[in-house]
Amino acid sequence: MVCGTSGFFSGSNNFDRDFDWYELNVNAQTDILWEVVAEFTATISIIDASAGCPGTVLDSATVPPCVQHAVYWFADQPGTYWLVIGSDGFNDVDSCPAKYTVSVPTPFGCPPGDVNQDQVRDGRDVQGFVDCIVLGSTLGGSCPCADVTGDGVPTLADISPFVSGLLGN
Ligand SMILES: [Ca+2]
Ligand SMILES: [Ca+2]
Repeated sequence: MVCGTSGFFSGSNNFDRDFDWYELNVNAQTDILWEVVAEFTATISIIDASAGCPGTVLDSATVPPCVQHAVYWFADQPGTYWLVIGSDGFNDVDSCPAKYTVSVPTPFGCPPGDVNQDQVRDGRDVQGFVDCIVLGSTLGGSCPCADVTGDGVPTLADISPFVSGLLGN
């Protein structure tokens, strides 16, 4: 989670808003959730940076002040992504200086095998785990979290350590 501030500047021949850019390197298929709460009307976006500038906007939203909102992208392959937040307004009243909080809550840091992402690996993860191995996706869960061996993909090799984890071994 990051806390930051917005800004507004007068440039040489135009006005610029302060956009904060965060680079995210993804090494496996994963869900990217970019979540924000800001004191100002914010513009947030997820940009595919794999091909360099200017990048391709994958999802974006304008978020009213003090409302939690997120944009989402399913990264179907490893790559580089920019997570961006800036003020939607073009004057000091709109954006100077105001605070924001952003986070990428999922699935980074999920315990291996916690497919439904409730921070516990237990019997409720079994159906999702099986879905991920057999079908490659599961409703309401995250298949990157089904990767117990840490090679980035859920495969048959993950079954044994997953079961061992359930049994507490
Ligand atoms: Ca779980
Ligand atoms: Ca694996």
